Amino acid sequence: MAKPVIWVTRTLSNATLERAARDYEVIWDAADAPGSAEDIIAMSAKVDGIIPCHSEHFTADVVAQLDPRLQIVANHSVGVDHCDLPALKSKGITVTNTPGVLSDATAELAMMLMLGAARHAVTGDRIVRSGEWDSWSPAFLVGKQVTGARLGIIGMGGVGRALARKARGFDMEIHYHNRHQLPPEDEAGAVYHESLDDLLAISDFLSLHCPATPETIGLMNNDRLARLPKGCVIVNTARGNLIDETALLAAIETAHVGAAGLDCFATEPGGNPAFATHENIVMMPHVGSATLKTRDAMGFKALDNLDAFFRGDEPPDRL
Ligand code: 8YV
Repeated sequence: MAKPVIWVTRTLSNATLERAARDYEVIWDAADAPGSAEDIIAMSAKVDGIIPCHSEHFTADVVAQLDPRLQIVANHSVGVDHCDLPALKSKGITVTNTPGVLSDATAELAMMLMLGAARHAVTGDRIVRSGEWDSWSPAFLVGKQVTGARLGIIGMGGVGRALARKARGFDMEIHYHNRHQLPPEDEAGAVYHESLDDLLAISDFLSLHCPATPETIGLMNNDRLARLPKGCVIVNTARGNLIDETALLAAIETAHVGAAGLDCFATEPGGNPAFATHENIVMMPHVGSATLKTRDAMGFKALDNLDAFFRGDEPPDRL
């Protein structure tokens, strides 16, 4: 039987590309450019499945123009805000994602951003690297300690829970807000706040781990930022549009927000140049899941979903 044809839109890990080439007829371009709307529409007539990243946007308009040949979109991501799920569903296209396997890597980056923001990592690195470090004082780069501090987590899915586990190792007190309270074994002592405003009011540190949906876009606006204790450190490794960047900038400028660690931005790639003048904002270019171990696991999970689909089984991560 002929192998199904799939389009791998970006440069996935070597192990993923090798396994894909073994089991499928693969279209993949080493140039590694994001797929445009036109690319997606044109490719849909040539392939049975696509493994996209969050860089390929399946908007309602794109989905309306997809060729009926395309049967499955097996995302190489846990977030699916780049996909219009109702449009894909009504077109009969199966959609899957990669939950679970990127939780630890993303939580590690959240921890790095939290510590880096709390301890002036950008300024410290700059002055040592540039040779500007010419004096020392006990009043120098005094930061905020995480030990014993309250960490508020918004969204206690896989990544939120992984961050809670890591933060417990730093003796932080874990609080969270989620659509539903977790069972005690998943809470592991974390304090549930049914009201988001209540969580914000006690968060010395705040980390965002919810998906971007119409309900959560712009979640951290002027009003919610004002509810945080003065000097709160905010971390975002989820999606840039959860934060109103103008509001965050204003809160940083008044020092109401003490520091921020951001891996996601409203505009990607690119980020927000207005943040660059603030060294208490530590920034990374959307690389939360970028470890080799996790890239392999994400690629293999996307392929597991494709394999099940083309075998005629239910893909394990069907949305
Ligand atoms: C990925 C992500 O880097 O999984 C997600 O939702 O944002 C990131 O882990 C990216 O989507 C890779 O395809």
